[in-house]
Amino acid sequence: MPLNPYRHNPAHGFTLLEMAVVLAIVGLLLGGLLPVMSGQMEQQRRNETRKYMDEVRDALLGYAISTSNKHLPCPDTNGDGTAEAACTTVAQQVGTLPYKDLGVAEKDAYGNVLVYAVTREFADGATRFTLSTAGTMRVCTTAACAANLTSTAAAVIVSRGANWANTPSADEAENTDGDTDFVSHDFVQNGFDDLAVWISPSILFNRMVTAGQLP
Ligand SMILES: [Ca+2]
Ligand SMILES: [Ca+2]
Ligand SMILES: [Ca+2]
Repeated sequence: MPLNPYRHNPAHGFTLLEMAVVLAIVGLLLGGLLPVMSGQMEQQRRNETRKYMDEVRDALLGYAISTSNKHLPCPDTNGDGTAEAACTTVAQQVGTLPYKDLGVAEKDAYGNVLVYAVTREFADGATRFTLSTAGTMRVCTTAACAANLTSTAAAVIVSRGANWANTPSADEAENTDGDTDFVSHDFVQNGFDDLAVWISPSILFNRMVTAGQLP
């Protein structure tokens, strides 16, 4: 009598049919688990980046209240991790984070140096700011900036998120086009994933006065 390949014979391990069923089940389980796992990893990287940006914000405030600075750093515009001496023009006011001067990690959880922009009066040692100085950086809710979260930020930091290597959405393009407008809004799946944090003049004034560096 010929062997039936679909009949389970303990002496011969699993039949082809059993193997096929097991593989199909494993495939279904993996197919269901992978999106969940990648979603969790993405959430973890966003949380790590948020934490890093909070540290950067604290480091910027600490830099400003130190007696040797008394102002925020200018951005790094030549990619060496240190602030340039002057930030007179907009091109000098919008660059990347001078992470070496701040003593913070170089990159966010996505492997990128943060975008960093600062209002000249708060960063240029030659133009000492007062308690009435207003910032010029805007953080808007859309690229068109019909509404904004602030129009007077002293400084803005932006993480480009997980999709930094892709063609940016219009809102994300606004965060890397080198001008003084930035966009921040909720996460959009397969769309906007940038994170923005800013320092308002009020927060900076508060820290400077507390530290005895102003008025
Ligand atoms: Ca530099
Ligand atoms: Ca992004
Ligand atoms: Ca912009």
